[in-house]
Amino acid sequence: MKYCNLFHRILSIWHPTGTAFILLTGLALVASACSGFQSMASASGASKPKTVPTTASGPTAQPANNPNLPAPAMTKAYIGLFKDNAVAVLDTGTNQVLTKIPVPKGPHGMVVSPDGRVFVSSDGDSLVSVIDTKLDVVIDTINVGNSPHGLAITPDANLVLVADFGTSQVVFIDTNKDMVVGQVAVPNPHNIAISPDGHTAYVASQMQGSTGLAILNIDSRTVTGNVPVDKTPRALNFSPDGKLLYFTLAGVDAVQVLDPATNQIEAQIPVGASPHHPLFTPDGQFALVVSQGPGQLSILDPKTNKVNSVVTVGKMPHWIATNSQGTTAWVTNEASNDVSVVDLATGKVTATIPVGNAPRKIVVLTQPLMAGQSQSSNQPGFMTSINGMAFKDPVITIKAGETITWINQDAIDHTVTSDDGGWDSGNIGSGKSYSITLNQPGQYNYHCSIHPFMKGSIIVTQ
Ligand SMILES: [Cu+2]
Repeated sequence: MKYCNLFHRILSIWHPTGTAFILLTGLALVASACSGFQSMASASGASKPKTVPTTASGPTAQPANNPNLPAPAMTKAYIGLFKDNAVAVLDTGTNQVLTKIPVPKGPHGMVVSPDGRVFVSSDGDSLVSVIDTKLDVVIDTINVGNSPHGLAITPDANLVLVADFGTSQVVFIDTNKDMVVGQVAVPNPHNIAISPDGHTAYVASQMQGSTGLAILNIDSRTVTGNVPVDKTPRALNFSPDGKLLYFTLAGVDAVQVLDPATNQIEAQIPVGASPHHPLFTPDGQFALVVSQGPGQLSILDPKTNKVNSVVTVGKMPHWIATNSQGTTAWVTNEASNDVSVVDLATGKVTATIPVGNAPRKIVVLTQPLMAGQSQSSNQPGFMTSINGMAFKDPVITIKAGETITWINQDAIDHTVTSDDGGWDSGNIGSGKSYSITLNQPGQYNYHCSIHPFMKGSIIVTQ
């Protein structure tokens, strides 16, 4: 045999700060086990493809400076100030408001695209403004029709869906052209949740007398169903695996838990009065919801549908954003004109930041590394990415001994996990990467353990 039958793996994490380069390697253990495997394979005379279980050696940190890495990215949050007709830009490192960007009357819905554009609807107008977050200026406005409310962006970031309350339509914006490319009739749509696979949207439809969740097929741009509810639906979100939809209803002091497979409400989780925005952490471990009455953020366990803990925030909390690791939450407090920063591990408010009048929506921007920037391995191999909730190259073919590196270009964590337990990357944060070297010819199937619908395979040739 010309090569060791054990594959070895190298897991590398490049920090976007550019100061730390950590190489975790199981090479030492592999080397000591190699001879045994070689003789086994020689004896059988066959090089049968085989996935070797992960060698659980202790990671060895090897910090090194790499001048090729990019400068540290500033993390910023964008906050719609409903009564200032502006978007505040918050440096989440220093907790300082850097600037306020004027937008048309009534900034309402907000989303951020992975390329760093923030889309803001103005419900006192008919426009969606596009903010360039490098310059922090409005670079485009899109006319979508009278009184746009909530926005949602597809996982591949190609479409922004607009709940156009005034015209009773969901409007589709092509984000490559910043143009309206379609619309679907939904009575008084307010907020929208898009399934993690990007094919389905649930829309809170607030038309009195016919309140419900309209179900849209995003690909065909048609309404495919409706979940009637007897109170006015407010805000809604999917769990990262797509198996749960949490939503809130005006006048019901509990989070509604819907199974999107059956469209049945499976549970109601009692929380403080007037619950508004529900949001899952990116790894799906927790769900968060704000209660406007008592000014609380409840941290829920989606496995048990129980409240883990309750954090007191400001007055009339409205919306929530988290960082990609799901360790910090930012909560806008509409009636106290500030943002609460919550450490989700300790359940403590670590800062309260005055931001302007009537903060409602918030998005947090973390800038992932671009593909070429993190090439620092010397091994020949295959660079690919995880982007838009998908493995960019669903089938990768390499020669035995080559290295594959996945860069996570999404704002949230993913994993690269072997289907049969051969390896598991653990959570790969936004902008981080993971590499494996496969020495054994054969086919290897893998998936993301957070989003099991994300699948890929590797073919290793001689
Ligand atoms: Cu994933």
